Amino acid sequence: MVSLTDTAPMGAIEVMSPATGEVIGQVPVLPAEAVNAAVARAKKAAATWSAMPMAERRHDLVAFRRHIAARVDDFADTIHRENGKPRLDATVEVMMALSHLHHAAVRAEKVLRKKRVASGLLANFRAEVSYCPLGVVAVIGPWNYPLFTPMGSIAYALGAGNAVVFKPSELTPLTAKLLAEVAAESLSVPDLLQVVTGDGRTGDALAGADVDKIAFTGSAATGRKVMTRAAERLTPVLMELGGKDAAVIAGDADVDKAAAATVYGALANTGQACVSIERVYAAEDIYDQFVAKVVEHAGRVTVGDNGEDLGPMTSEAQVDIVRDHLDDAVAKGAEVLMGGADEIRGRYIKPTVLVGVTPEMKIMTEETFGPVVAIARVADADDGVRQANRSAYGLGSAIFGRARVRELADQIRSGMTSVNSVLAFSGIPSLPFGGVGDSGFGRIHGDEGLREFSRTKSTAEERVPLPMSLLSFGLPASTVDRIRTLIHQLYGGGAVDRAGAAIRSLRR
Ligand code: TXE
Repeated sequence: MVSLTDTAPMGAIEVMSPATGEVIGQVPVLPAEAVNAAVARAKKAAATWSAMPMAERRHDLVAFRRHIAARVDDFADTIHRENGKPRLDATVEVMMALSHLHHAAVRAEKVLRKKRVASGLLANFRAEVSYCPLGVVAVIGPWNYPLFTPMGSIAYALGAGNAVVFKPSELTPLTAKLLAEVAAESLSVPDLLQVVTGDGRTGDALAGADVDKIAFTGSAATGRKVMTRAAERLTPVLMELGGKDAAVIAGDADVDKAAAATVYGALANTGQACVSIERVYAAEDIYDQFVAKVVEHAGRVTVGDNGEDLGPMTSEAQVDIVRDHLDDAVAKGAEVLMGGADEIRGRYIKPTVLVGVTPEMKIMTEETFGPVVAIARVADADDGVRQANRSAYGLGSAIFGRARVRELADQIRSGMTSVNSVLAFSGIPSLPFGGVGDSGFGRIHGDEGLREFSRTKSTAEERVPLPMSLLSFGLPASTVDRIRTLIHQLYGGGAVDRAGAAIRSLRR
């Protein structure tokens, strides 16, 4: 943690349990001076860390992973208390976060190794691509997955040889504090992972600080502010913004399975996931059956703070958004089959199933981030895909069906798609994660995640000096004719294509 002696904080944040309203902790709102001091320390840490052999870095990251695993109950308890999600979900969150830390640690050496590539026309050259650390990565995180989501950037940034300064959400800073504590115990380089607590002002200071990349997860509106701030220094940014994920149910889907999975995808984490299923397009043939099954499955989902399936909403503001979207939908003609705005009690929202939803409704266009299954009837799966693609967002998606399901999956405009399942892509660390459109850009997780936090460097080394080089002055005038001939031979007459085809056929 950043020491309070850096500069006086701009007040304190009282962290509240969403379930009970009780104050469970307090953290300072750190000002720009403290943020800049943390970044300066991170630069020193980055210099030491990046100079260490990859195997030593892996050793450190594995130690970090083990220390977090050893304190799984502390992490799960902290997440449960400050975010409100059930202990089971909080424990799963720890496991998923660790799967990324493990993946980044063990893949880094292979993925970031210097690679020799073809040198093309300059055959006497050795061409290489290196993946160098960037330096200091700023991670600005949200509250819905206080450990898993930031870890999706932190693990890959550290794995790629960078230091990290992490600004957690003001709603969930205690998990971040615990993470910083464990990092200090287990990583051999001091200040490699620092946490700066605070609100939007602290985030703004970090976005404007002398960092080498910003990985932001949050709303599209705040993402725009962060990009504007980053533009001042031309700091590269990675944006993981909201989503309005669609599930398409084809006429030949296993209806019961699709309904159960859709209900889970829409309601898990009380719907507060960037990859929650927020819109469902069910084909006419199975629509009635599907809706009945959704109601059946959703009816079994329990709500409460004592081991139930869904906990309270993490913030009051989010309850207001859900209520507003439900009111808007009902005013525009949607029918509530279960739950609904009238049944909201404080932070607790009952699983809500809506039908008769149309594209004009907020519930079908804006991120709702609540436990709502909104189902639209479509002609068939192709129609469903077309409607799914009519969104400014494009983070995740899901499709259920048999015959053409893979073909249809490829047609959905989103960064990730689960086929006959939901959310599965988040649990596979080797799959890159990120969106299109208003859902952002850049990729965390997987090999792409490691490269995202690296600077690609190309090196061309002359290995065999030639008597005559195109990269020099003083070539005879006849060179023009020779080049012209070469162009015709290589690129005009199909010689390159024939050679390529021959090589490909040999490789087959
Ligand atoms: O997010 P914000 P909020 C969506 C969801 C939700 C909405 C708002 O729809 O209703 O976002 O949630 C920091 N410069 N998601 O208000 O404002 C802030 O302190 C730099 C989607 O919580 O985007 C926090 O650490 N940073 C999402 C982080 O940005 C600033 C997850 C996110 O806050 C800042 C959560 C500024 N000017 C909500 N202002 C997802 N993609 O998973 C705030 N912050």
